[in-house]
Amino acid sequence: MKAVSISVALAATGLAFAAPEAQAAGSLNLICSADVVICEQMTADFEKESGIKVNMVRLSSGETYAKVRAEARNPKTDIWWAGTGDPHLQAASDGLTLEYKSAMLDQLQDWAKKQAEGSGYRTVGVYAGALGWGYNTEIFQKKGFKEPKCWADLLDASLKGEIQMANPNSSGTAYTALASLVQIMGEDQAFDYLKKLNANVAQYTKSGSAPVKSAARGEAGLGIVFMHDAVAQTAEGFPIKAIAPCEGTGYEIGSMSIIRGAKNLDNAKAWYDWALKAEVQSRMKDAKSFQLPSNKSAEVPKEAPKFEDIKLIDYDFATYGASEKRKALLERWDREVGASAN
Ligand code: S7P
Repeated sequence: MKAVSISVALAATGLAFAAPEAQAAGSLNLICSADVVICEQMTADFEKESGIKVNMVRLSSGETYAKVRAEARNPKTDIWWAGTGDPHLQAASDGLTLEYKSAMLDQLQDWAKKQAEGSGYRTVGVYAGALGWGYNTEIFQKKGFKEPKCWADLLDASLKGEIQMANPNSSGTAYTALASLVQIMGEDQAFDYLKKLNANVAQYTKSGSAPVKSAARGEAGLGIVFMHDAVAQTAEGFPIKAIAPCEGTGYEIGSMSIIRGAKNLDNAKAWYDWALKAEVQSRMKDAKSFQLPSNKSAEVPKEAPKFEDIKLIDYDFATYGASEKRKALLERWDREVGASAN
């Protein structure tokens, strides 16, 4: 393992009430795979600035991939913003997304441009975030649990029923966890680890950030999530501490893709260029979205977990974003872990 530092329904009904300029500008069908608060903020800001009516649906990353694939012959979506990079890469390699070279590419961090280049410009990086977990310090203290600093610590028998993570079929976050563990431990050892971890997992949620929201409310002790999603709960005032695993961890390049066959292509490009702007990405923190922005001039939120302080693996996006690999790992997870889930 090499440690690296990354220097990573609806539209027509609204039209009768929309402003005249919004009617002239048309509409945009957007799937948003980040937290619903940032999805709503982005949608409202874009509508205000462009006059374009946005029909936004929030879906997890894996769910979005499945929907885009199912609708390939008659796409109902124009653009997919956010969510982990692997399913975006899988959609790109399946030819489900459209090549687009935005004039904004030059303003982006190298890791975001690499995501575009590696996909033949069928997706692009919009933010980066490291995987870890958040635990409820009050629950841990009350129950006398020791701070879980390492992946190995999550197997402690005392944590039975205390852990939540998402299902990697629906959730990009959980797929990032699965692929990261495979890269850290090797595939067989990672599945051995996940089977043991299953004994401590109370629930596999649909959405990636739900586990740490449950921990914040005291419904779970710990949620395996992106660290920025744990920090968002801390910022909301909940007793959540974010942890970067001692053995090392993976990360996401949150991505954006235009859907091939988009019916509102010009508006999809307008969103794409707009979402890559520094000032737009700088506003993400207002929704407690604390990822690292991809525009080099965007403000990095002070709350954002610092990549230089985290033992990051050299996550192999080409391999783990490839269709066959993702399909194979998910099938194995279903057979060996999901089938015996509590
Ligand atoms: O909440 C922000 C964030 O963690 O959500 C995305 C994540 O994939 C959530 O969707 P899933 O349900 O698919 O896991 C991340 O890209 C983003 O950083």
